[in-house]
Amino acid sequence: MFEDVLTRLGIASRNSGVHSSHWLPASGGTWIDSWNPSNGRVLGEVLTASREDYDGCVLSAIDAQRAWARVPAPRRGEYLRCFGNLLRNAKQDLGMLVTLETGKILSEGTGEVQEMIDMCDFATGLSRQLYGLTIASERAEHRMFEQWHPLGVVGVITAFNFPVAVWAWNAALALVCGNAVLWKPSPLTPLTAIAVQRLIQQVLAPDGFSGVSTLCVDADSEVGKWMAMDGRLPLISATGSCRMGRSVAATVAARFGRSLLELGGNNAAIVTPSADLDRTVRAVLFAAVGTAGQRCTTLRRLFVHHSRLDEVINRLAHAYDSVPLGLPWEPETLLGPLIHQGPVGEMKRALEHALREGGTLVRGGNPVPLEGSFVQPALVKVPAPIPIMRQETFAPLLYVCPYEDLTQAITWQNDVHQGLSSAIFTDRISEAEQFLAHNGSDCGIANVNIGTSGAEIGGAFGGEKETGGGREAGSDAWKTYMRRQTCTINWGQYLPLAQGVKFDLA
Ligand code: UN1
Repeated sequence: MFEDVLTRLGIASRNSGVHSSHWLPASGGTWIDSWNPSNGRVLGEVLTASREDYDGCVLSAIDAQRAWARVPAPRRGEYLRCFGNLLRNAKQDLGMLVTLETGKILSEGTGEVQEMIDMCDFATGLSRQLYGLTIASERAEHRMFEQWHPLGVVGVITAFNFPVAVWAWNAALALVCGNAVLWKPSPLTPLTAIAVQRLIQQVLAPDGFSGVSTLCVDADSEVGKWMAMDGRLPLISATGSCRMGRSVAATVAARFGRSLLELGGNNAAIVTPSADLDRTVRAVLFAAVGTAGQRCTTLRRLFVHHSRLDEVINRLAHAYDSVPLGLPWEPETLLGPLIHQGPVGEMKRALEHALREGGTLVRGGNPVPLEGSFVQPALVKVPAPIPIMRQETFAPLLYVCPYEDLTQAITWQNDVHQGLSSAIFTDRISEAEQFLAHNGSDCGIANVNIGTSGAEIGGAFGGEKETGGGREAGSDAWKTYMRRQTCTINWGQYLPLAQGVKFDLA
């Protein structure tokens, strides 16, 4: 049924998952299957990288990057613009492939491709704005300025839940800054990675720049470990669990590399007495149930002023009852499957914990009689924060908890290990400002009257604490992909020293 989509994207039943300056034929690696989580069927087989294949990718990337860095940045931006146009043409097919491989609904699948297009547009503009500062020198007839150089080969490790957009956040910036990219996608979504690699090669390969975008699919986390240890990769950008990030960060730091981490979130929202509940319930539903709760920005904890608790719970229960669950490519579906049976079990265990710890199940939790990894979204009411709420369960499981005063709610919101996204629903400016103040939300993202998920690419994306501290996509996130050089030029006849130091021979 979806064979045409796969064919148009160049996906066969057996595919090489390794691209250095060309697609590698079957060599030392093993084969893995890509599954459709909606029905458990195999979408295609993929050849993974052996150590030798990986080294080939690194070497071809190093080689290609030297030539790429000599291309003027606005010309590099032009390649991104052309890639963005290819994505525009392929949006429906690639969006469908994202849906087939991840189980996210089609509008989110195509939304992800739109996010890639937005990144290409952003990077194209940025390619003319990679500027440094000129700084007033304390020494006469001196000029001080800073400039930015490419780093070299950037390693990008992505997760299954945003299999292409997060690569684009990194790759668009890294490439426009003059770097090459070595991509290790999630083994759960190798086909989307192959399709994207095929597309970008259409703009790179004709000009001999094939090696600036390389791909290394692995069966688990092996390639990721090689990358973390590899001194030839000055920057590793990794998206995934806190556990994975802790290991990558330590390994990369031990070799004085740079890491950019986008890890877990345990995001909360606060509903104040003045909140507009129509807006609030719509936002909460998308943030908690959208993408089947498998975004790092998913809403997992909701703190509601006690005066509005019953109303919010009733409205949410009604909304949860109406969420159309089904095959993610059907237009009316809003909730598709989880990525596989693993998180189905994790959600079940978290629910059991919650009930033992004093929570009440308002909605969800029953098995779904469908072939794939479907779950009912769950709503759990708790009288006060319970220990399980501090754990990120990557599934549509929302805890709702009453609060007395805003300071208490903000304290509870911040009382988790992660610090990615947060939101407040209020019509009072003083409440919004208290939430946004230095002692308010401690997250990298703080929203007013919108949910925790669904950020635009124009802002810098990322979070604090165990979320890893990285910032990707918009604003000045590009600086992480470059090295800063401070330069001082003495164009005068004398050699004055800074700080008034005298060092003259008598
Ligand atoms: C992720 O889940 O890793 O803000 C990224 C959002 C999306 C990105 C999520 N733009 O929800």
